[in-house]
Amino acid sequence: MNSLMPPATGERAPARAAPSATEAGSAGSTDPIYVTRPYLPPLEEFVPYLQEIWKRGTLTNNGPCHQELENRLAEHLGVGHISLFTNGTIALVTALQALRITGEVITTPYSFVATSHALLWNGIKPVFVDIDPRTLNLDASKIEAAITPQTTAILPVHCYGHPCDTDAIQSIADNYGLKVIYDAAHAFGVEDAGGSILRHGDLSVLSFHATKVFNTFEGGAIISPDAKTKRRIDHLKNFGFVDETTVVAPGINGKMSEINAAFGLLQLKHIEQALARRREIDAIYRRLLAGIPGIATIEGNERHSNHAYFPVLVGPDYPLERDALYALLARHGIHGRRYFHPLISEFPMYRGLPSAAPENLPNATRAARRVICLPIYPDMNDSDVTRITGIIRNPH
Ligand code: T4K
Repeated sequence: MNSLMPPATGERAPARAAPSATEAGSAGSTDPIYVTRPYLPPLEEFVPYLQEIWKRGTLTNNGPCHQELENRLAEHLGVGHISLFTNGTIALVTALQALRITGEVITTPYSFVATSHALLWNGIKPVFVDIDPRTLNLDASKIEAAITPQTTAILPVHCYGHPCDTDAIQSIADNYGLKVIYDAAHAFGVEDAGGSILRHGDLSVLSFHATKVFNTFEGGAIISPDAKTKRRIDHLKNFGFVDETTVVAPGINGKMSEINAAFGLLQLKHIEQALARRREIDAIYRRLLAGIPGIATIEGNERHSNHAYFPVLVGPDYPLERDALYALLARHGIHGRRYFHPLISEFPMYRGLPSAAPENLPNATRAARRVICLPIYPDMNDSDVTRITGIIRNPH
């Protein structure tokens, strides 16, 4: 557990259902504010789900809550086929297995380390390509130069929930016969002009971790384009079992439990309210940060955003270096996070790769030096945002 984890009890009231706009505007607080707090619906609403699970005695292995959540999520997200997982990382590892990816995979260094770790867990070599400085997503114009005869796939990330250049990536993949797996851990509910961005590529992988927009405590999912692919993924996440005596692949145990699935069903009832509150907070940040020299925000080109993160880039025109601003905010009890610093390519198991050289990744290197993700979550008050932006505007 990270040292910036809030105390389990005490200092700060537990997160609760999203406040109404009026409540949100009320009195401020000087309690610590973390980069995120999980969205927790009222506990009493969860109890009936637990009672049902106790009555049934089915705790896992594709139980009724699991099945219902798959159906409800497919409908909610507007996708055809979804397989629930125990977490996003095992889902990524399994997605690569499902498509039998080997050799080299082109990916971004500007992500959570799980993106590349999933490659190493499959014995695949990551090849890092730089990011677009505007979107902080993989720069599609630099992918072709990194393709070798060993390249089998592209693993881009919809970073902070902003869509990648999916058309350009698909056309490169088509030209070179490559698969595309999107790490869509941040992209729950995001839509572009054509609908859910989870429809792009061969597979998309979601995370339902506690820190995500939609959470099941721990959890994740793979979105497949067809029933056959979903079937293979479902076998792989259950040790490779097809029936009681048939094992078709060296699968893993990646199944989501009934408790996690039940929490997801409840969470889904509140998701629109939670997203609406995130949208409000995002808008206040943008209004109050506008015009501060050296503070840049990121614009996505999505039609429907989920406001999962609120990254700012601290440039040379700002009076403080990024780390000084980060420390100043922390002294005021505001614990943003430097997602994604260090870059994945800077960690010891990656930095020896030729593609990990900083001169190959100038935009990613610059973004990792400048970024701070400011707190954003449904339970935040407007006055929290005012206090945070006030410190950024007058950092003395
Ligand atoms: N791909 C991408 C692009 C990802 O971002 C991630 C995960 C994955 C793949 C893998 O998906 P999972 O296997 O995790 O499903 C956090 C999360 O643990 C991680 O899920 C997430 N990305 C990453 C961006 O952030 P840490 O090490 O920063 O988490 P932690 O524990 O320091 O939490 C951050 C803050 O959140 C805390 O200061 C307080 C708050 N918090 C956290 C937890 C866990 C709470 O208030 N309650 C909580 O229960 O990695």
